[in-house]
Amino acid sequence: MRHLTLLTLACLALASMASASTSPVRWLHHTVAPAGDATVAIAEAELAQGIPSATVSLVCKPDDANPEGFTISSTGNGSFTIEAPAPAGLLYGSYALLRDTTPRTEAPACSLRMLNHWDNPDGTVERGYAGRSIWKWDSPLTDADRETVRQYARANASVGINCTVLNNVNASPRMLSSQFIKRAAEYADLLRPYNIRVMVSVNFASPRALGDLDTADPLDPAVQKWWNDKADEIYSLIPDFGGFLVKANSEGEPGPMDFGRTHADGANMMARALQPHNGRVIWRSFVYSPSDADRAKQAYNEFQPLDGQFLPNVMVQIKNGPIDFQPREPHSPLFSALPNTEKTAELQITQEYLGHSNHLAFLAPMWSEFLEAALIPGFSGIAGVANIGDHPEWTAHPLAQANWYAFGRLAWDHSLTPEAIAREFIRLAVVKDPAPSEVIDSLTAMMTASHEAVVDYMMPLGLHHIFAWGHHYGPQPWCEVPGAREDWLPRYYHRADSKGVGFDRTPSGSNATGQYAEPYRSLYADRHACPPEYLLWFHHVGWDEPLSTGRTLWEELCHRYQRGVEKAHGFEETWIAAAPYVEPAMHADVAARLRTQCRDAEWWRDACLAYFGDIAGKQLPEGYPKPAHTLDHYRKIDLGITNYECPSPQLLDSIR
Ligand code: BDP
Repeated sequence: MRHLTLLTLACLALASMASASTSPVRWLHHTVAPAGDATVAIAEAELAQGIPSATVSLVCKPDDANPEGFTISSTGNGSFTIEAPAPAGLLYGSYALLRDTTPRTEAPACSLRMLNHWDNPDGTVERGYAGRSIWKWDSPLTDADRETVRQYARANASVGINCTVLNNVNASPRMLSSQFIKRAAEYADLLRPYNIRVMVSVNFASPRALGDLDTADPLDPAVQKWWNDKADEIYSLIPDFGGFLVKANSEGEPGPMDFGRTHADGANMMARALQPHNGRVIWRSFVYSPSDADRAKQAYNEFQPLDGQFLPNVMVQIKNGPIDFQPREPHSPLFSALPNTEKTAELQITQEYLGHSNHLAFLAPMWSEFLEAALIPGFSGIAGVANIGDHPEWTAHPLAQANWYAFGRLAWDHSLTPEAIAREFIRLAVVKDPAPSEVIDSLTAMMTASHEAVVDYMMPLGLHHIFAWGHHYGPQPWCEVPGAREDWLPRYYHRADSKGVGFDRTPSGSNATGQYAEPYRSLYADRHACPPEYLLWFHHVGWDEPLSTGRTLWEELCHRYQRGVEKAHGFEETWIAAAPYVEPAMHADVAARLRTQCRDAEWWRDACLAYFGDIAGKQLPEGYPKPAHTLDHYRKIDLGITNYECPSPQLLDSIR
């Protein structure tokens, strides 16, 4: 037994080195400056700050157990021992003890728990709604930059995230320039003590785009040598570099198919370059095939035939749903179609399709539902597209930090309930101590109901992809863009006509249900057994058809849009009632965002019901509020924002 350290932690004096520009994330109130750079020093410093009156022994006992796991035991008189096979386990055990002193043994559910940043070298963040990127590429790092990265690392380590991909999957070839590799090495040095490995997204055509070769054909020996050399260069600076994330042959990005090769040819070529260094390739399955197959079938069609062809250090990264991070999607059938391939699941923490950083949408309920369904076939990594920027609140909406938090907690332990995670977050990050339990209960209920509320007022009953073009904020079920791919347009997805609405994906339609393993295949294909939340995802249903709820489809649609609006108003009331227990600045910030959310919810309801009612030739049932404006008014709304922006309350006021 190697006894790393035994400290009376109260004696450890720590200086706070936080720079003015960096706020600690909300669930970690203090700023830690470890004496040394090592993982154990961080664990000690966190414990000293977090529970100064306790004695905690950190015991490192190398064995074959998971190096990230730990055991917490109580040794009486408020003293504890954390035992782990490696420093990483001691670090995770220390954060776990700070959250909850119950004696227990834990180990992560999967080995790779990573954030994917969609950050560009110019500082913009694709689908990021919290300011600019925290990563800098073209200017020397300042102390403040480094401190931001340390605080980011702490936040991640405290919830078990152990890997980060620094840049956008729509990757600039510059990422593999020597200048950028040196900067990635600086970041890796800052993150390593927190047990976080660095990866980068790479552009498949880098050998050509950086001007070194005139091809990027993965079977060309010169191209293979280029990648081998590049890997050697990277590993000489970052010995524990994680590897490459690749978006290939999707949305205009280059890939092996440009050279008549397969995804497996491309991924394996990179895998061979990384393998001697223990690196891996994460190859995304988010593709658009050139065929006109149902959009929901394309990833499966392209990847299922390649099962078993990928090298062991390739992981295929699959989005949770078959289309694209919609407010509510059934799980992707690809998870069970690749039994001989390593897989990672990709979730989106940033709220591209969920009201950006204006709306409260706590995503743990959606993720844990997905984890339950997709776990059956299993995967060994989990990725979350980050919602982090240089905004003082990190995620702009203070409660959106809960999604970062929940992502880490669920990646570590898939069985945690959304309710438990919400409660933990509220206690750690939202209310002042002591808050009455009724307040914690009502805020927890608000959080756990929030995602489904957004689904109700945006896209109930399995409707999907009826957003505004480009920026994806606000409703545009009527959207037409001359020359655009059919499967980028809302009408392709909702298929509303005078008779009914919804996409027939049963055997009588596109037969996307046929890609599912049982029991989902039969469940989804059966119009009467299909869960109502996916009804219009899988079925084209007549407006007057009765549903199990006792309402017709049209009535149910109206009911759910209205229910979503009412839920949003309820959140506002809950939040206002919690005012005495929340720090005033945070309270005001969230209150203003909830106001915007309520008004957006009404906009979604009114615009969508006006549009679908017009197609169906239906009036709103008795007792429903009439839309504030005509359908024509909603059709003319144009926010004029980019894919990197969240609309301001002022801009939104101007369209009400
Ligand atoms: C879509 C986003 C786009 C991403 C793409 C992807 O709109 O910005 O580049 O996914 O995941 O949801 O590659």
